[in-house]
Amino acid sequence: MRIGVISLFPEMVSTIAEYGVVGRAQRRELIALLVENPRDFTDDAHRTVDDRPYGGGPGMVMKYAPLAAAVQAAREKLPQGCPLIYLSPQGKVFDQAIARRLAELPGMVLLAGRYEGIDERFIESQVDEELSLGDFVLSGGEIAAMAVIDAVVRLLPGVLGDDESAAQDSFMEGLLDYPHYTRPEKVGDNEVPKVLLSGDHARIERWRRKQALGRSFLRRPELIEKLELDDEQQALLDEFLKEQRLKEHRQ
Ligand code: 4GO
Repeated sequence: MRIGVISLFPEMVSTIAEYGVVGRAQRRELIALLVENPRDFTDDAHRTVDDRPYGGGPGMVMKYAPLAAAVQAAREKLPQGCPLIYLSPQGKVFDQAIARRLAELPGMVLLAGRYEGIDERFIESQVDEELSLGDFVLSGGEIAAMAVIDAVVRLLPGVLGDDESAAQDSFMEGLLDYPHYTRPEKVGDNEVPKVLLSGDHARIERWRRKQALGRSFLRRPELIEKLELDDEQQALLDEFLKEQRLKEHRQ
């Protein structure tokens, strides 16, 4: 996959993308990252990328022309028809299903805004999709763009090794992850759940499915409502809640 990013801070993007799974995917040429700076597409002496908002008010707005030229430069290095995605709180909330859809594409361009955002006419005429990480405001779109890139790249074939596999991730089944433990067996009074030391893989898998269901029900009930549990999942959840009530009773 070829990924374009439009940013006034290109080194912020390229530096973050050197690390971890995304960095390894670049070095193995499973992805290519092409970063364009709108400031390189200005024609005035001050290399102006922003201007005052029509109608007044605080802050500045990113100008149409440098953005259009930067996006065009990125598109020239990408396959035809790649969507231009703008990150902003006004976008559709990004989730694992969107990550899976984007991971099918040969490429995409992510636009990271700064200041108060970009000229609305650029969104209307050039942006294919507006995405948000959630109901909060960032001072720039770069970190949101990097989150989308990370979520998408780790789904690409060959990016994760067998032991890192994305197949068992949180959300791949529409549920939160089960809890994880490693050595030592005891931290103060807190012991690792005994079933995880049993070596009985069928019981361990069942316990993990039960925990994933129980935690999702307690922390994110809307995930459970979306799923429509089958009889086995409902039985596991009932068992989790019964054990939960026993625990509460003991405290
Ligand atoms: C994205 C971008 C929040 C998000 C942003 C988000 N804030 N919730 N800020 O995904 C335009 C200028 C948007 C700053 C950018």
